[in-house]
Amino acid sequence: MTTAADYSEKIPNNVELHEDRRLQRALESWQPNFLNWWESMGPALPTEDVYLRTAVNVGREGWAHFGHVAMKDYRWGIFLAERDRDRRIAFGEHKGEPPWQQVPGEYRAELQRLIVIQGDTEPASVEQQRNLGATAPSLYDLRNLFQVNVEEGRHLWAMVYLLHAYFGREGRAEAQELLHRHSGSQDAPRILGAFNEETPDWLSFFMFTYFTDRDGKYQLGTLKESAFDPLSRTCEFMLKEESHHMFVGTTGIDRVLERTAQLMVEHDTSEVAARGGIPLDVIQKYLNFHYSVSVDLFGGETSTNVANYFTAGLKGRWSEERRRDDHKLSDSSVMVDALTEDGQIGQTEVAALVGLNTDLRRAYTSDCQNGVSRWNRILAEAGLERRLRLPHIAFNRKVGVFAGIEATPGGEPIPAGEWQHRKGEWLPTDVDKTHVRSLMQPVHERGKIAAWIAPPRSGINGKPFDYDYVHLA
Ligand code: BYC
Repeated sequence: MTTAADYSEKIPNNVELHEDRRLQRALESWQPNFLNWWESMGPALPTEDVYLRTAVNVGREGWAHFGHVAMKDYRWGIFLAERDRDRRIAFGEHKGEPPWQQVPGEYRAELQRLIVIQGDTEPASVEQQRNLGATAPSLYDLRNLFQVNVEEGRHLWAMVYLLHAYFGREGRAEAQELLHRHSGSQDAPRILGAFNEETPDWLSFFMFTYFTDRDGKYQLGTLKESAFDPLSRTCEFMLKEESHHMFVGTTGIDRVLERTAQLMVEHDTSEVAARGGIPLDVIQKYLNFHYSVSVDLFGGETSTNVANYFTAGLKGRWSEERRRDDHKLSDSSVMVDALTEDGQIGQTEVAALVGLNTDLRRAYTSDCQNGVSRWNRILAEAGLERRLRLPHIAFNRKVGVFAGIEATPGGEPIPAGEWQHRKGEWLPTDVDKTHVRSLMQPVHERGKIAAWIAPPRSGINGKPFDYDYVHLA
């Protein structure tokens, strides 16, 4: 298997696509549908070209190329990480066996389902972010938005390749459906809740890339363990691109906070809205919203689906190989978050296998906590007392055991009436959203930046902040 992509082909790839003419033709006939989708559902702001990273290789060094390209001519390619011929399945009932190069008949439906769910999120996020270009705070940010968008497009290609190559007619039909469902659509919505929410402003975008893309990191991390080798290798490479998306979120929120803190100190007030900044209360509410909808993406606290996926070898755990247990979990148990009989929030002991969604969600939460600690350092360094915090796991849940109750961000169960009355204290209200949107005036001039956000510490790929990252049409 070579690792360099062949760019003379219509679909750049490192999977020797030309050796399988049928597959190549099938993907080449999906390609115009993808491009139509990109034109009608992708970034709405007209551009001439954008300084973008394009994946060209999967090796350790120099996997990407940077340059100005017209977005519609972006080379969306198919890349699998290099095959490790010594690899063995690391968990479940097939532990120790060689990974599968084809889909075993008995796991076909489940694998297809996992790939479809993963694939569905990628174009969904592009749709959610479609209109953000019109209000970008700087050309640097605009470029980052487009970078995220084209790579989510490539991640869609990654899943479509698997569907076409390994799942026959049904796979091809599912690939078509991935372009048919749309974020927020009444008739054909995206599969998972968070991907039908709006991303109407840049604070939401940064929160989304911090919290929701981070679910992507953890889910891809579990699929990278899959016994189905092509899926594992695909996800391994996707994770490489994913880290930039989270960087955009982390540093985006850093910069919003820096600016807010600066205004608070300068004017000795927390009422920074009147000074053109985003108040900390509002930032906390956005954080509460995006964290809680992203936590829903981990599914129920207990799930027989996830137990079956693990035992079959389809989906492993985060850092599976570093865990010191039998990697089968048939005799172990774990405490998971639960509702007690009297309706209180507590924990209950369950078989470790059915608690695996909770296991993954906990790794995610502690990662999210790192972000919050980082942001709190920005507040502390500015000499401010206020701190941000992650809401409780039972707060604002629509999936899992807490879906049926209401709870405060502190984790106190409250009656539905009180929730209705008080939720505006914890989640963005229409007034908050309108204010945030009112700040979103585009700054499309080189080297300039909107007043509600601090400039980044450095530019992209060694370029300065005032580089001409985007040429608008
Ligand atoms: N919304 O047994 P349960 C990313 C359904 S993000 C709606 O607990 P399970 C990205 C569930 O399907 C990563 N429905 O679920 C980020 C099940 O339905 P059935 C995406 C939901 O299967 C940013 C039922 O409720 N990748 O890459 O253990 C930008 C019972 O649930 C939701 C993946 O998710 C929900 N939130 O876990 C771009 C990986 N949650 O069976 C990209 C693949 C659950 O009753 N997916 N349901 O019909 C999976 O591993 C699992 O399917 C889930 C759910 C973790 C999603």
